[in-house]
Amino acid sequence: MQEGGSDSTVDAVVDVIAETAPEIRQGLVGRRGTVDEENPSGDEQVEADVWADGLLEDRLSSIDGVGQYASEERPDIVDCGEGVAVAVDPLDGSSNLKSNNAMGTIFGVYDAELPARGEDLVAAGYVLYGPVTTMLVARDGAVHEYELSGDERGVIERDVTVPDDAVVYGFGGRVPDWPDDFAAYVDEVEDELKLRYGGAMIADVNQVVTYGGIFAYPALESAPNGKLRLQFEGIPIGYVVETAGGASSDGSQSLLSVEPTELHQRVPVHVGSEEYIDRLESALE
Ligand code: P6P
Repeated sequence: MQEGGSDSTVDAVVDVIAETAPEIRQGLVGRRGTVDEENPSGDEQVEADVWADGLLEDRLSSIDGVGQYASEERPDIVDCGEGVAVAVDPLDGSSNLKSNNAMGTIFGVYDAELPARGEDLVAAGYVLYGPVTTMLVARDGAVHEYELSGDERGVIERDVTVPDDAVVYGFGGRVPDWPDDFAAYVDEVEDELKLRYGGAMIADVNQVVTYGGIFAYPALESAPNGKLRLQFEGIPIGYVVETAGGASSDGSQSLLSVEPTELHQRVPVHVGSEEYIDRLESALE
């Protein structure tokens, strides 16, 4: 275990998220409407965003050894004592609530004050609210997948690894908004892989982790830093995919090496099988 973030604190964070996720799933009913607010990134908030964030803040900030709580849904960091920093995206892809499609919860445990780098992560993972609620946790060099149901947490597969043979791809943004070099890369990839894009990063990334391939929300002409947030999405998901034997990139370097400058900064996100990340970086050179 890394110095600072103790095993027991990381265990407690993972346990709290695993226990809260089925409650979040249950609580989505009746909370699908939008509230008249935006999150710090300017995204429209739905009731479930705010509610899930409140649940997670209340429970995670009271864990002994958690010193900071931060969320994509709130502008400022919650200081709660000494210890690791927990950054969450409480409901990633909540816009999918309207169409009743998959969503997720993302978390990263940093042994440093936020905003922090990928090298400061001691654990990260995500919950996927699919037909079954599953959770992937990356820590100590391995990724484990769990099925969550109420107070049960069964391990499905130890050492989840991204297959070398790629099958699927999913890219955010729109063709006219992709820079020419990325569009040229897409032309290659779409002839080789099957399109899997559902509008919630966790569901799309889980396809890549399961079948092999690449997910990207790239830099856009209209948004040179892309859409996804470094602290709450890019770094935690980059850590999961790299721990599972895949690769991540902001277009030129691992997402874990991107220098954070502010809590809600955006970053172009590309994660998946190493071959496709290497080819992407060559295409964007
Ligand atoms: P678009 C969800 O709002 C999210 O942050 C990610 O989960 C997802 O990958 C992306 O935005 C989807 O964006 O532009 O396709 O709706």
